[in-house]
Amino acid sequence: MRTVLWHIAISHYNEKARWALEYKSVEHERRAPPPGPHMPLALWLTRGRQVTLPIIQLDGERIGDSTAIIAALEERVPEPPLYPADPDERGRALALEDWFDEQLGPYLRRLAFHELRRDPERFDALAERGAPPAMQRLGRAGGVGARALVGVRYGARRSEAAEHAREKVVAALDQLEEELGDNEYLAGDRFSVADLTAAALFYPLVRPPEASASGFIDRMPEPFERFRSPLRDRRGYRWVEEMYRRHRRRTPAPAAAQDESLSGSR
Ligand SMILES: N[C@@H](CCC(=O)N[C@@H](CS)C(=O)NCC(=O)O)C(=O)O
Repeated sequence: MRTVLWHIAISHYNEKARWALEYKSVEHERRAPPPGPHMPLALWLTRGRQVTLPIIQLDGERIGDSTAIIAALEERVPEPPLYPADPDERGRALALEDWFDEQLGPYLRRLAFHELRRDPERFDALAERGAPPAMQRLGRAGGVGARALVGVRYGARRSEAAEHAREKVVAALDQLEEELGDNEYLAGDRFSVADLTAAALFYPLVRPPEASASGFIDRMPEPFERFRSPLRDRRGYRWVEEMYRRHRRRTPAPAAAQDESLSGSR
């Protein structure tokens, strides 16, 4: 049975799963359902266990959640490893994966969508480029629906919530730098799931060219760019760029390459 990834093109948790698949050169097909209907689809795919994407079909099993997806990949495709061999380093890598999943991911998403919702033209442009064709055909109605969805699901409506999110993102950058110290990598002396997770979840802030979704929008709304600008010289920010340059292998397997051109999925 072929490996299939159901994903959302612009989402950073989905970027985490795409990166792991490409890092391990796993041939796969990608399907991108429209935001909104992706929730019942996710529930159906996982028999009610999961409402979010990414979800992978691997050896006939459907697995949701980027962390569980990487664990399953690591088991089936151990090379190149994303888990350090040393048990202490592995423990640290997995703890850091969880930390960035919980302390960075939701807040950067909330902040990005908060600013995008206040700039409907940009939001719609992003929806047009980042959404699957089925969604694009809805035009403005699709944009209005997507704005409502992210407002409710990601708490992106209130300015107080966005202010708190700004603080959390800066705190995550502080934490990244502290965890790195003088080292190149977060756990041990080679790239691991900890580095992949931190870099992927920071992608909407740093927007490295190697992350394909960075290209969906030329420039984020002004308030987001003002927030981002002073962070560009931070060691953590440059480290994310470096992780992408060094490790974001862009060797999509034939089925994955095809995905970009398949109508109805991206
Ligand atoms: N912990 C999950 C988070 C995934 C997640 O939040 N996915 C979002 C897209 S960024 C989603 O599908 N959201 C739909 C929803 O919340 O209804 C993971 O690591 O996979």
